[in-house]
Amino acid sequence: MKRLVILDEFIIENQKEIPEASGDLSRLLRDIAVASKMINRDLRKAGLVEDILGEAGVVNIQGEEVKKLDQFANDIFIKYLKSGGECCGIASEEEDTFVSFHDAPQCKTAKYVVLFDPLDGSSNIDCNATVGTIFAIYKRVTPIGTSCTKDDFLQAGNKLVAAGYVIYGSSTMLVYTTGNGVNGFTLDSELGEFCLSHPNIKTPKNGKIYSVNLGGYHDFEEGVKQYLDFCQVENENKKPYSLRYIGSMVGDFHRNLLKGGIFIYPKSVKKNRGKLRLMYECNPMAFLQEQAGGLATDGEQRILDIQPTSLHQRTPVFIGSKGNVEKVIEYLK
Ligand code: AHM
Ligand code: MG
Repeated sequence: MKRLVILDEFIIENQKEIPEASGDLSRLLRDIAVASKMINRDLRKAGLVEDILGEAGVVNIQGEEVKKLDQFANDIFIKYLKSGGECCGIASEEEDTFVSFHDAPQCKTAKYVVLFDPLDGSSNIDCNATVGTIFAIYKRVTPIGTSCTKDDFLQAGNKLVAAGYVIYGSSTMLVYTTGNGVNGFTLDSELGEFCLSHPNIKTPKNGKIYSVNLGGYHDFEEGVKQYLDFCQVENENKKPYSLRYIGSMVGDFHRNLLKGGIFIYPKSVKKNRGKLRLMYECNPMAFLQEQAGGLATDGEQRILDIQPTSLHQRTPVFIGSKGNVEKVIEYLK
């Protein structure tokens, strides 16, 4: 029988290969895994338990209605990261600005900050489609022992220490990278453990899937329209690529990572910076994609090289298999 490798064991084994590692990052990743198991537990009850579904009646900084589960997931993450003591502050899609943990004695010597989207694609919950949690981890740049500042969060993606997502789909998976390849773990709900199921994920060099909200086609810039036309007929096989779009970034990204293809959220007449957020959606996904052999660009530069100026800034994104992203870049020129 093949031996099961559980996430905690995998993290510890990997840590041994980094001589200067103190174990803080390992503990932080473990806290994220535990928080996501709690979110998973409650998500699985959505539809059964009335008071966790539906609008919470609050509008977040993005001007969107916050669902109860978004808030719940956000609270769980903050609680776990704060009590774990490995993180000196967080920034979240659901918080107007960053939250310092300087008031917590256990976090005084923490050297990491975490940015996350606690429940991405949450408009999909009430119709039982896939949603996910996305996280990004940086080392703080301000002195340890002081309260964290915006500078600790506003770092380019090329400074990421680790990033990943949890996908709550037909099964629940945690996929992460620390810059040494991408590994995926499936939650065995009876054991209550994430088990290594997708070691060393590499995305195909070229894919035949494109994922985009085609409803915006007429508002996209010319190069994007031409690339989409190419996907539909003019491609190398003269056979249309398959269009697959859930409208949940984690679900769309995960499928394309495994099968090959491209995920696009471009700028448009109505959304001149696209929709998706650089710091806790595009950067972590770009880090994962590059680690799996793919590419991510905003159309002009590598996503990971964008110097952020605000926590909630948006960016157009073209992310996926190397061949597909290179092709769209040709069209954008
Ligand atoms: P959210 O963070 O408010 O859930 O929005 C992000 C989601 C992504 O998961 C998805 O890729 C995108 O919005 C879909 O947007 P659209 O409905 O415009 O296609
Ligand atoms: Mg989101």
